[in-house]
Amino acid sequence: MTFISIIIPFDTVKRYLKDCLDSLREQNIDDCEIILVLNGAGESVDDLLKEYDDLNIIIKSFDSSINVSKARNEGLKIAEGQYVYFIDSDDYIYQDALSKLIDVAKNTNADFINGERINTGFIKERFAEELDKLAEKKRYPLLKNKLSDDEFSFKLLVGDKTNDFEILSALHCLIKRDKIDNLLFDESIVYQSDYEFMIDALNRMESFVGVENAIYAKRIRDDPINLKSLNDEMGGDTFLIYAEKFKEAIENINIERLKDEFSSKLFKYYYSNFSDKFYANPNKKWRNEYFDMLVGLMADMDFKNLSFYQKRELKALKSHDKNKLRKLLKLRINFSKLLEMDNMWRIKAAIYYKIFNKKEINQKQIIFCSFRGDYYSDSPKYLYEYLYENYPDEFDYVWVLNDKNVKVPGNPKKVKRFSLDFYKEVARSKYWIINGRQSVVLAKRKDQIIVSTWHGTPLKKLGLDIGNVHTRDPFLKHSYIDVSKEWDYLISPNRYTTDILKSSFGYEREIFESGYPRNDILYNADENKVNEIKSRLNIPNDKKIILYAPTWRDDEFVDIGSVKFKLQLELDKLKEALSDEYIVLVRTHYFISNNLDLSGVEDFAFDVSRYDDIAELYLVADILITDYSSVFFDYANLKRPILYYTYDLEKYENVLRGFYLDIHEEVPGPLLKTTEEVIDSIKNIESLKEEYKDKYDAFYERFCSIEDGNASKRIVEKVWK
Ligand code: C2G
Repeated sequence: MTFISIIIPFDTVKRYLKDCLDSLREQNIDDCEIILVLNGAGESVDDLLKEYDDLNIIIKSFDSSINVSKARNEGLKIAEGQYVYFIDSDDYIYQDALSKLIDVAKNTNADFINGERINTGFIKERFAEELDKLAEKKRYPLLKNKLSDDEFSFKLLVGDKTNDFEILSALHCLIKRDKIDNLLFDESIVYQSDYEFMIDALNRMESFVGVENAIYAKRIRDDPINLKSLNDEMGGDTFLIYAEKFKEAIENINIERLKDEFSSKLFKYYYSNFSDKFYANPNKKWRNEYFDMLVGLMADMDFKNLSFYQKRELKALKSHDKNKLRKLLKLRINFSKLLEMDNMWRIKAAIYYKIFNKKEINQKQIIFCSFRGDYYSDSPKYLYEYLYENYPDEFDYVWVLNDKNVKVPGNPKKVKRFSLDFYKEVARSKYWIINGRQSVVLAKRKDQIIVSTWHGTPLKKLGLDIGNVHTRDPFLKHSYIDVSKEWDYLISPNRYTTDILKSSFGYEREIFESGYPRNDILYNADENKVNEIKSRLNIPNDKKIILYAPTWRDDEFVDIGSVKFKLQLELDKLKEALSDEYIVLVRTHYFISNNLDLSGVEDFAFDVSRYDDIAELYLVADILITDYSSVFFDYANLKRPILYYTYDLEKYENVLRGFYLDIHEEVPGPLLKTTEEVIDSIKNIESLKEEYKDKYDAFYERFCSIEDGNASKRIVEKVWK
């Protein structure tokens, strides 16, 4: 007989379903059936399911649109297992969590067996990192300690996260089938129908076992615009919805211990999440309507297990004494703020909001920042130089530069990123000119204007267009939306980029196709300029120059913000084959932290990773070697040869990012997999130029034809009329 029936309702997001099915496969359960219920209005998964022939999947599909309650019911109706188990198609099981629950079911024959649920934005591959982070904060795992089997089961069921108000979910528990005969989800309820079902089901159970270290990952979807979850869609006031559900649960559950668990969750929620809002939120509803609701819910709560301080707050709450409560909260909240303030960063941010942001804005001031203040470069540099040359006295100029020794014409004020001065200047600048995502700690003031230049024609998918997010920040996509909402001007070098900026940022306002200021120099520089750059670089001047400028890889992080990188191009071989005629400039991406080891090739390869402006490097380079970096779109303005050293093409293209272009067909140079092929191409560079001429012309027409050396001028005229 089938031991367990796993019920999965599916509507959308195939790549999430893949994680889900992979995780089920890893459980190695032999006596199970997986009932996949497909919503008629959802995404098609036929092709994906071909990869899961080895799993016993029963498909139940509908022609029309059905809700989750209906889908689960359809699963329940045909389920033959002794136990049923619900998993959502966007969630997944960590390691062998489900098979742990099954082992316990087999050993104990309990009616109800459950494990821990953890909310996460991480894809399956990276979830272990989430657990490490939670462990650091002592938030994982929930431990059984001295609790009995059923007490622990209730604790896992209700959860101890204090920022969410949800308490009952049908996910990640084994429920004995014959105990819930005839019990179905209420199909008239679209959101949160778990409550009614679970209360009824739990009331029928007699034995409960909670299992330690059996984790279920409840996915927080990574794209709130295109892939809304039911909770995202629910809309309305989540507090009120959950308060209502809480009430229902407390009233209807017959299990005393579980009632206690609800109360304790309620108090924890109040203590760490609600009290702040009651105390400081400008929205009055937290002090009135919501307060009354919460007090109503806590009416029967007793004082056991509370600290001295908590008891005083509960007393004030129960007696509806808002003044007393405010006094207690003032003490507690300010005291805990003080404890947190060990960190200069917080203090500065607080000063920014409380002091600098209240001072008058300087209508003439412009602040510039390129690549997080690490370089004097990119479009902000060229916009600055154009403005300074034409309007030296009309504006007050400020540059964000972490190295204040960098030479900048006109000697503007320089501030280090996140220094006190930085916050001060950001707060009072009328204009910000930036080339990336501004830091989330900086909220734009109403009258400020942000000119965003972005930093390259994209090849690699960006923001909302990325499939699975492999970086350290699972909420990367949210950040694209949040930052771009604040931009007043967004510029683009070509129509292709304009379209991508729209989709990847969810950007709906005007995008100005001006060309890139950073490419102006590629049209305006003369021979003298080129020689000046060469002498500044301090490299041999009797050789031709190859620039090697690869990009970074999402999965090679060592720490937030820095990427480990191993140079894959074998420079020693290059040197042996080419050093009579060439030298190589090696330029790593600005995310990459480690220093290059160029020993053995010192007189042939030069590390120019810290050289400010890559555009100047383009000017001196006779050949560019890159991979998936946007640098080739800019370099193509010079119409010089480009080679692609794409040793990890399959992985980059299919796993990490995906591309907007068909890189195999549309780029103006060869894709090379080995150092030998690179050498060969360089030796035959003249015939390669011939071979790629038509492709190159078409490429130039599509990506570079707006550029003419006047992009800065066009933007300045647009922004300052
Ligand atoms: N860059 C550089 N040196 C490198 C690589 C990049 O100076 N070795 C600079 C170039 O100006 C390039 C920009 O950083 O155009 C962006 O680099 P990308 O490699 O394209 O990567 P990323 O920072 O992820 O930018 O839409 C733009 C890109 O798609 C995203």
